Amino acid sequence: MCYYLGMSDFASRLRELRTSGNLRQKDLADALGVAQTTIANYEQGARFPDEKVLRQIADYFNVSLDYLMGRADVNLVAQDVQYPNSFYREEEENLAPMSPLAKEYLGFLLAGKREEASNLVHDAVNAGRGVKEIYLTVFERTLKEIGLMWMQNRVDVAMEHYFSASTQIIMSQLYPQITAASREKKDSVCLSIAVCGEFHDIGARMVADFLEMDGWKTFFLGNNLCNDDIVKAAMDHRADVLVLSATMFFNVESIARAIRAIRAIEALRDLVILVGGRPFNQDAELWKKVQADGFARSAEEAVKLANRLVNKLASSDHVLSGQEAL
Ligand code: B12
Repeated sequence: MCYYLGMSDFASRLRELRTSGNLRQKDLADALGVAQTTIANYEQGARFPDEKVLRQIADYFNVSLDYLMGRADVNLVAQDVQYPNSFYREEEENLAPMSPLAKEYLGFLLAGKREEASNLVHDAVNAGRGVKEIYLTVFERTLKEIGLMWMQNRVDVAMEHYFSASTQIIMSQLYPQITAASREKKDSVCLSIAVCGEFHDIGARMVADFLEMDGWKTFFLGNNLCNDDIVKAAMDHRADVLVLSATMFFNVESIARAIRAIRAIEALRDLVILVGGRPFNQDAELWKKVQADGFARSAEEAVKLANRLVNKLASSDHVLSGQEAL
């Protein structure tokens, strides 16, 4: 059925949500499992989605149905977080040059040679390269490169998926080195999570692995974990630090909601909440707006900050006096 609604509130709000997330119509269409022309028609007011798709869109952007329909001016899901203009600035412009090892790794995976890429990493580790260095200068750097190549239409989505899936396999192969590095165990416990609605969880995983190498007991809980489950896990594992990661800008709202849910629980008042990921790297003030205790730009800095805040808490009678970033 074809509706003509003119430029409806829904149409303009959908367009606004999509563009503020820096998504192409095709990205949203792929995520919702519809054709790109369907999104174009929604945004022109030429078609209106059925109830199922409408709910899917609200869930995807983490907004209420009222907000999506233009019946509420404020997204009650997270009213105190606003999108900064700097969101549009692409971090890729500032990427450090790739090392020869990173270039070789990228080349192998682009050629579909996963085994060679894995051997390359193992040989480098056996030759004395540190796991942390490999994580940051090979895995993180090349993942960002593949993102850039995807944005420039130099690789397709399938290659982006192959690249990140292969990298996660190769990261797993390094786990014995991670446990070997963490011989001096600490009492501190960390939960690391990519929040509700967020599929990107490699950053959260890296932070957990770095803390594990530092002797922490870590629980990496993967992606798309929502508030009740986060609260329960924090209580069950008696976490000292909660690592909340978001990559898509619209999931900053998820982080804000999770933090509000935790702050409402007296038993979790000593839990140190750190945030990080792409939106926070792009806007240095954003972490304060979501009421986090701290923010760091990389897994390496996250470890320093987590140790510092946990020690500070231990020596300050359970009250963190302010927020910190590295
Ligand atoms: C791999 C990948 C995917 C994989 C994710 C697999 C997985 N299990 O994580 C899949 C295929 C699922 C995916 C999906 C999508 N993706 Co994607 N993806 C990427 C890619 C290529 C790499 C992400 C990554 O792992 N980076 C490496 C990690 C290690 O970096 P990091 O997250 O920044 O983490 C470091 C720090 O930030 C910090 N940190 C991270 N978290 C935390 C937390 C705390 C507390 C602290 C202190 C520190 C910290 O430490 C980490 C290590 O140093 C990026 C490109 C990029 N530039 O990142 C695109 C990218 C993020 N994706 C993008 C898009 C558009 C999407 C999709 C909408 C569509 C698509 N392309 O398929 C969906 C989104 C779905 C959703 N709702 O989340 C865009 C986002 C654009 C934008 N403006 O926001 C990007 C930037 C690609 C691009 N150039 O356009 N994606």
